[in-house]
Amino acid sequence: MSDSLSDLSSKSIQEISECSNLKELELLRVKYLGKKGAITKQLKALGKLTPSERPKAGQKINILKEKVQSLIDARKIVLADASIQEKIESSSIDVTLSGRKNNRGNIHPISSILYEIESIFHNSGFRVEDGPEIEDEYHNFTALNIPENHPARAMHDTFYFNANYLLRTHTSPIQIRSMETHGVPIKVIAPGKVYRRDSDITHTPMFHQIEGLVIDKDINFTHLKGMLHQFINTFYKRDMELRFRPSYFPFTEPSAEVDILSKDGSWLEILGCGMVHPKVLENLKIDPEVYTGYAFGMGVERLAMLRHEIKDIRLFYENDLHFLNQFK
Ligand code: 2NL
Repeated sequence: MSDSLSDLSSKSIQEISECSNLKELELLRVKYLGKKGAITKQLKALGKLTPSERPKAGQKINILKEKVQSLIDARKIVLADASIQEKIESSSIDVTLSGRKNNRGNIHPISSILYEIESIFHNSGFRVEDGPEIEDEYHNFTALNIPENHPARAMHDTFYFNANYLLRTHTSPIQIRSMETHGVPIKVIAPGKVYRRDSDITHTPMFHQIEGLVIDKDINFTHLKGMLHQFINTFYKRDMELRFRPSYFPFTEPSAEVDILSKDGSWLEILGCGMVHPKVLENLKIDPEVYTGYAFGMGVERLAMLRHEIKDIRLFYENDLHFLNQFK
């Protein structure tokens, strides 16, 4: 009995001092001091001794029990400290690591050209206006001298909500509303989304337009030509050759389409324009004998396609990052 107790003592002391983590230490506590532990068993075995042997043996076992308990408590403090230290070391932040990339978005190529054109006109004294995308027949068609039977008014071009309301097919109604509100003289540009029932490699059902309108006393075609030439030179950052081709729009008379001479020697159409039709002025209670004006309109996607040499307009609206990231 005494022999096995000293074995137990040296074995437990060694095991506790060599124990390397808290889990193992708890197993040792159970092994020696638990309900079925080796030291607990020794205490239980006291009953088998004679009453005279009992007190001395009991005292020895209790001394060992307390010793083991205090060794475990001391070891626990050491191991807990080490485990905290280990946690700190393994989770600490390495401030020398390079930062994570944050993938910032960029301006969509259509927005970018839109902003650029707005800024050019704004710098020439034009007010930038917007208006509703859901319009009525009067502001989208009637006020603009587009007759009832004009093809632009036919169902296949226009998205109708009902007999009166539709998605605007151009940004001209913005300028009609601007004249209703502010009267004349006026110098505005009207950028925005427009909608037409059309879809192929050069048409999407929604696209962007910028129109401009200048009305004052003594405005004539030379003002239009000069303004457009200045705009196009600024947009292309070089002195451009322009060609005005006679054309037809219900809301202008005379009307023209403007081509630019591209570097490869071909003429490219970039916008439409003309002198505001007297009927349009009369519709707005403006006397065409006193006031005259010019107007123009261009498709933003078309300008973007020409600038970036993009053949299919639908690429702008597929949200393919491989495509969009080219315009960073
Ligand atoms: C084009 C041609 C054009 C206009 C738009 C306009 C607006 C008012 C009165 C008269 Cl309020 N005209 N706008 C005039 C001529 C041409 O656009 O090819 N657009 C993409």
